[in-house]
Amino acid sequence: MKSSSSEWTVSLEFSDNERLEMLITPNDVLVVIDVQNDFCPGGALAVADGDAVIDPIHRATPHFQHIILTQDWHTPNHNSFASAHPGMKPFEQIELSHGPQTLWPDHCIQGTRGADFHPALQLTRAELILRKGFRRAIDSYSAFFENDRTTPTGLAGYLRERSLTRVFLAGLAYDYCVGYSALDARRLALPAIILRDACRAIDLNGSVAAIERQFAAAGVELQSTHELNR
Ligand code: VGL
Ligand code: ZN
Repeated sequence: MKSSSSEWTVSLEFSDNERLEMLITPNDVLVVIDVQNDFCPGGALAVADGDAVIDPIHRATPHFQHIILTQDWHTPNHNSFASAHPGMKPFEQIELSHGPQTLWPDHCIQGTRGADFHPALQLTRAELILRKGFRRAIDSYSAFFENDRTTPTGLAGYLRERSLTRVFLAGLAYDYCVGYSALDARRLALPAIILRDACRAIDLNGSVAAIERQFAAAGVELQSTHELNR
């Protein structure tokens, strides 16, 4: 497996003898990030090909005993919306007291269809649905901490109490909520493996390259759902 070095590259091409067969244990959890209508084609903050994550997620889920879903769940007039900042446009950046905030189109507003999970996503086996971003003043990309990087969502405590000690991630968007969740898992000293083919990216101003540099430094691993084996 690739380790951290300046040579680190992101590759899903494995020759047969390199093929890494991941054995999933009862202490592993699959966290499916934000597979919601607004992030899928036709949605308010559509990620290109966003709904294409669903088949790979369904290929992965049978391997896991434990599945958690996250749901981006914003108030109307949320501070992360460009519409809440007169004169600002979506995808521009502002400075908030806790740091920079990219401004988004209104999306995933509590109780709206855009905030619903994509209808094709099979939810039945999910043990927890964790909502995030529900405080008007602060966004939450990560499933673990809000964007001040200190306010907890409760997920770390949940995983600890349930002895879920290794985190696999999939969903939307690779370079935002999936990526920040993986980095926070590492901050909590949990192994974090992103199922890359089960994610799609927003890719705004080099955000994919930037987050992948952070993955390399933090030890976030990338795998394919095709590498999962019982
Ligand atoms: C997300 C931007 C804003 C995500 C959520 O799920 O990646 N990105 N809200
Ligand atoms: Zn959001």
